[in-house]
Amino acid sequence: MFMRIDHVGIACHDLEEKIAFFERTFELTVVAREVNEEQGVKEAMLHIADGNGGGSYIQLLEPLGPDTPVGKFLAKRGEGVHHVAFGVPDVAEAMREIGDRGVRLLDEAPRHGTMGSSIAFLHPKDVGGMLTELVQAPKH
Ligand code: V0V
Ligand code: CO
Repeated sequence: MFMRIDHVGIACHDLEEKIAFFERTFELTVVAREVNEEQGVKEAMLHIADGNGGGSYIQLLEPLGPDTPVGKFLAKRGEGVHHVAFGVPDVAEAMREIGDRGVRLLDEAPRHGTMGSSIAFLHPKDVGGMLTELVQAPKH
C-alpha cells in the first residue's frame, strides 16, 4: 500500500528562517510553496530524492494562526516533527482499507494537498502517536 515516504512535516514558527537553515545545512532546494487555508498552514517543500511513484521531501509548516492544527501543536509541544506522509497509489482506496482496519480517519474525503496532491490524515493516537498523512500524487 505505501510506496514510499512522501514527506516529513516539520512545524516551525518562522518558515523563512527554517527554509534558510535547511538550504544551507543540508543543501536542499525549495521546489514548491503554498498557503493552504483549509489546513491553516503556509508551507514549503524541499526536495530530497525521486523514487517509486514520486519524490520525497521535507515539508516545513508555519501556522496561519494559533487555532489551527500546527498552531496548537506548536503551543503544546514546540517546534519539531509534526507528521509523516506516505505515498499511496489511490488515497480514497487507502482510506477505505485503513479505516476498515479500525484506524480513525480525520478526513471524510480526500483534501487538497501540496503540489496538486490529494491527502488525508489518520488519527495519531491510532498510529502509535504519529500523525500520519496519506498522499496521492497528481495524475499527469
Ligand atoms: C495532536 N496530537 C498529536 C499531534 N497533534 N500527536 C502526534 N502528532 C501530532 N501532530 C495528540 C495530542 O497531543 C493529543 O494527545 C491528541 O493527539 C489529541 O490532540 P488535541 O490537542 O486534543 O487535538 P487537536 O485539536 O490539536 O487535533 C489534533 C489532530 C489535528 C491531529 C486531530 O491536528 C488534525 O486534524 N490534523 C490533521 C490536519 C493537519 O495536521 N494539517 C496540517 C498539515 P494527548 O495530549 O491527549 O495525549 S497540512 C499538510 O501536511 C499539507 C497541506 C500537505 O502535506 O500537503
Ligand atoms: Co503534509
